[in-house]
Amino acid sequence: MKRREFLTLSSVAALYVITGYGGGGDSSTTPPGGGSSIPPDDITTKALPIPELLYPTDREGRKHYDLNVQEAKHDFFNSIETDTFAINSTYLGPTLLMQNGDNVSINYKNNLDELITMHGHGMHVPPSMDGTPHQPISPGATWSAVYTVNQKACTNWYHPHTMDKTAEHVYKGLAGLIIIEDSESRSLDLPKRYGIDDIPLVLQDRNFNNGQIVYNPGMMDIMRGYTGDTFIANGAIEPTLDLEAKEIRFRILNGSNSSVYELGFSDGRSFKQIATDNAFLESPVEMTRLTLSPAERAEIIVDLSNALNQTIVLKEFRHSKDFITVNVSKSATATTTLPNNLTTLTKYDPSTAARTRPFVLSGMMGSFEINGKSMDIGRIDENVLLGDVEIWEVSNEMMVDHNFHIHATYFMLMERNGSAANVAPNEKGYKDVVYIPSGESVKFIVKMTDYADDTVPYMYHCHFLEHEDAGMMGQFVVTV
Ligand SMILES: [Cu+2]
Repeated sequence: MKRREFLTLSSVAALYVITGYGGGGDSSTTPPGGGSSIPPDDITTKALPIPELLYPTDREGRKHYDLNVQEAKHDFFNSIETDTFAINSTYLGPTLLMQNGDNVSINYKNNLDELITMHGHGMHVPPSMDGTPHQPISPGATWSAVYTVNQKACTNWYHPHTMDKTAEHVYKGLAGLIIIEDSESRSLDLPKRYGIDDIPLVLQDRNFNNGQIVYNPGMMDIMRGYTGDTFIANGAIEPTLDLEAKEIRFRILNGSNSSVYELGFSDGRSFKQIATDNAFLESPVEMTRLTLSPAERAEIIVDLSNALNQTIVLKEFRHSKDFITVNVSKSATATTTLPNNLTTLTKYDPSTAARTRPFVLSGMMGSFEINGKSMDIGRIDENVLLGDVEIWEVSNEMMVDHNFHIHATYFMLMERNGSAANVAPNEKGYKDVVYIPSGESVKFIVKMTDYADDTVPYMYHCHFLEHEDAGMMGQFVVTV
């Protein structure tokens, strides 16, 4: 079977050679291997891999997640094994399941030959447990992120945050999801059967060179962000997914380095977004297209109860690619009914804001800056007082797109380009990454609620990883 899968992709590569690449939007012209040496064969495709759901091990009253960061070989293709980095697997890592209030220890063992750091993206934790460049893990060493889970139910993720090397480390395969549950999420009538009607999706794109992942972006790739021509979901190229004819929940992470995805279904059917980066939305938001910039998450519910025996493609419209072919091949073995009220979100009053902080994203070829400064690990850029409500204003003055991510906590969008009316309904939730297209600006409200530490900083940065590594990052401390 694997042999056939590989040759399938090869036949696509052969088509690429004949037709040339770049003119068409048809996914059938994707050059998956990047090489023409692969002979054509049949068209078997792979089923969507579901990352292992990692339950913790209880040791001395703490829940431990033992993760091995390692070199591996992964079967993107059949006759070529692709060299990767991975966590407990051959590409990506397991999904960590946590309950709010859990005392956890995430133990990262670095089996690579190079230094890494591992960051829990979206996790509300002390800065010393954040896994930034200030918590390096040397080859052979283990570093543990030890804390009490202290936030609402959401879908977060973990990935390297290595100084100057985050992009390459993520590109080679280091990333995994974290699912946080709380009493609210457990009681809502939502699809919760992991891998059956609660489907984790890590969406990425990669360039393969003779079946190998090569991270070697040129100057223009760094400028625009490095975008691949081969689209993968959970580490499989354009896989298939057999589902029941019922409400399906997708937990979607844009796990790409620098690609903005505009997602939707091939038949134009609508779906409802139920969660942003850090919490449920208060009510589901109906939509037909979902835009996600790198590191953003969205949970959506799509109702397939009327779609038995239909095939529907989860598509990416900006690059005209297919991510997943969904076969609604099974009758429902359980039903759910999406509630209208999902949660209540805390909204800070802008009139109580202690200050407004401006952040200007700028730069030129090879140099990326925030407020005129490239990242310096020895410099603290901002000092935020614990408990102060603040307004942060972020302007993208460049000709390329960016986004903006803060560690430590979430924020809520107030304005886009100077107007609250420009904030889309599905953005009116807890966010930790916001997309800022070229020439645009956002304003958001934020409050540091815990974990003052005047020596260890958190980060804020563009999450287009090429931009982050090129310096578009700063550091802040939270102090009393
Ligand atoms: Cu950027």
